[in-house]
Amino acid sequence: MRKRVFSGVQPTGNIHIGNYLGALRQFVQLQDENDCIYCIVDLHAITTPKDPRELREHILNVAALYMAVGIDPAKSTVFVQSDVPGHAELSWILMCNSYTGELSRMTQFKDKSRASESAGTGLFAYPVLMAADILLYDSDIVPVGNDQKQHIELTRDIAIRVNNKYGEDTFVVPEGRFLKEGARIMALDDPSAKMSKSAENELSRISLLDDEAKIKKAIMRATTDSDGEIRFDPENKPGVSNLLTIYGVFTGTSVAELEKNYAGQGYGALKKDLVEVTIESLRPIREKYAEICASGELPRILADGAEQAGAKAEQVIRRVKERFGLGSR
Ligand code: ATP
Ligand code: LTN
Repeated sequence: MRKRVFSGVQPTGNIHIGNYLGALRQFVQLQDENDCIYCIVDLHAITTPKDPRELREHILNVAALYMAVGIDPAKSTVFVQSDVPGHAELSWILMCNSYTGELSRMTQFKDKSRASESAGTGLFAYPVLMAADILLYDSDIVPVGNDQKQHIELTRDIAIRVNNKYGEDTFVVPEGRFLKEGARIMALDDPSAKMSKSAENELSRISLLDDEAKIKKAIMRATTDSDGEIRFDPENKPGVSNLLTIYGVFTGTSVAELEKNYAGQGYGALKKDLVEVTIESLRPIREKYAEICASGELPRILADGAEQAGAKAEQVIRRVKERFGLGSR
């Protein structure tokens, strides 16, 4: 049976291999058998200050990269969050059904706010907007990286809470979908942190559009350890294990096999090969990206996507308003 799939990426910078291996790879796999909606979540991006011109550039960049990795607008709906007003509208309704206590426990908020008094209210309410994104489309499945587990749990809690109060069929209770391998790619310079678009050090990540020199530099300088053995052991050898994971997912090889192939060899050999594997894996994405940008099709694809998404969202908004007794009609 076809299911409704929803996910989003923030236009906060260039998409990196963590986003790709953990999330976007799934977006593509799911689109043949399901009814998929992929969003560029610009309202999430402004939870921390953004330069307007850069934000607009990043929105178009994420849209083009969605297509470049293989999302097909003929199969999936691709649109920008703020083009559909229902996200902000439902978010308010859900905020009135969530607790400051549960939001205070969100680790992403704790990390990003660093307990500062001047952390934005939007940053605090961020997971409720994410819940609205998902519930607005009666989504069954949400493909994301591991870092979003807590947010998906909160979405489910809010949906169940509202259903208990306003009727069981108010919201579909969604499920997260996490990949076995690649769901958490670590930063190359610090394997105790996840790879992130917004980390300061450019060498912490490999973006899908990085040139060969940058890819080489980031991988060759990646933090490893001093025992010299190529072994998959995320707890004690997080740097090497991260390189093995990236290698394994790009080539479809198990880490056990990689360990065998590299037995007795040094980190330099592994890194050198991984540079090649990464360059070759990203080459088709870069080529497709250039084609899409040159085609001039993006504005039309996003306008069509917003129209399709908006029509679906409106049905759910109408249902929710009716259940809550909101509005004059
Ligand atoms: P930011 O640095 O701006 O917080 P981000 O790099 O975390 O951004 P998002 O746009 O928030 O990226 O996430 C897009 C998708 O990529 C989400 O499904 C998220 O779970 C996934 N993702 C993000 N970072 C990683 C990672 N290091 N490994 C695997 N998946 C990831
Ligand atoms: N919070 C997510 C991005 C995001 C999202 C969503 C993912 C916003 N809304 C809805 C899945 C479904 C993040 O930080 N990666």
